[in-house]
Amino acid sequence: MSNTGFDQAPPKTEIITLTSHVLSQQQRHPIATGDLTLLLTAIQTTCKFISTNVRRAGLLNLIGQAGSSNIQGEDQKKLDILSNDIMINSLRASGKCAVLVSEENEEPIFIDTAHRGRYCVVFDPLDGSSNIDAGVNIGTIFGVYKCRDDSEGTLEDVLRPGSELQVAGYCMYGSSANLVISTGQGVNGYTLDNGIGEFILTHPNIRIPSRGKIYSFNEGNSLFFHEPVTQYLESIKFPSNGKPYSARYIGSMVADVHRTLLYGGIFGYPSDKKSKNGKLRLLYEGYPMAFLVEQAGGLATTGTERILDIKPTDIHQRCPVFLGSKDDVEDVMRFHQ
Ligand code: AHM
Ligand code: MG
Repeated sequence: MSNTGFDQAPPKTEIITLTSHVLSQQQRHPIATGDLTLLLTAIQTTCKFISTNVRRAGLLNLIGQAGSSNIQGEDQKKLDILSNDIMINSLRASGKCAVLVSEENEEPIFIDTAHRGRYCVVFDPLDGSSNIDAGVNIGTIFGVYKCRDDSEGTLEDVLRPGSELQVAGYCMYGSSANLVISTGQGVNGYTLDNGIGEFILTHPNIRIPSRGKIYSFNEGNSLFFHEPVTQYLESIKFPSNGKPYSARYIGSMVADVHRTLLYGGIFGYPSDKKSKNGKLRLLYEGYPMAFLVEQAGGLATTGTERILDIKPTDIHQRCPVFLGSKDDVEDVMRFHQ
């Protein structure tokens, strides 16, 4: 036994919570007002609420159709509606938001003057919710813009390229709740400690490997894939040298992207002969994930264009997505040339 009284290293007592981490980062910015910190507090509180409700869903019989459809005509589950309500209420109450765009609301939400702040949040409150019944990981995805100077919050404040995002992140509700976030200075991952109700920094400075061994596509759409995608997939499944890639596809973007961020490889939801722009939504799925992946040292492209450079024209528009390890994404881009 060592003279510290411990057989091994003493237990770590210095824990960093999301709130303390954001506060300490903020102190490095002399002009910071603290508004963003308050906004992030509202978002993390929402994620804790949703996490609790996702875990309770079976018990409370929340699973099932709510009897209404969202604007994409897909079935809305009760948990989507609940999560959306929690997110909107919490963001409005923070007093820091001007415009909200949610996957579940056809129109943008303009915050009333009494509660209005300078930030705009685009989000998918509960992505992958068709997986809830099967207990598969689902998540909340969000991006934060700041209102342009002299703007009180208009549609133009959210119809902006993803490169102008101030913050992007997601919370994955899996065996634990994992919040992964970037304020433009790298990517950090936090895990919810249910005992103390805090997100603890568990994955500081996430860097995506420059090449991976896993591809994540819905190959059920193969019949409709365009030639560059078909050829790219052939090249990684039947390589002329080296080992073929492994396939992993959950069909829940947050889970598929989370794995790609940590282990490397490529996630793709391309456009095909059936869906001209793919399936994923640009503002609240494509941009935040592209922002995170780039901040972790990876790439995100439509095949021919950097996702963060796209200028949006519609808040619910879709876009083809390939994202992940730099070398893997460059390979798929070569097939599109
Ligand atoms: P949703 O927003 O209706 O939940 O759909 C988005 C989800 C993503 O999480 C996932 O990447 C994709 O849809 C899976 O689509 P598919 O089932 O066509 O493979
Ligand atoms: Mg979604």
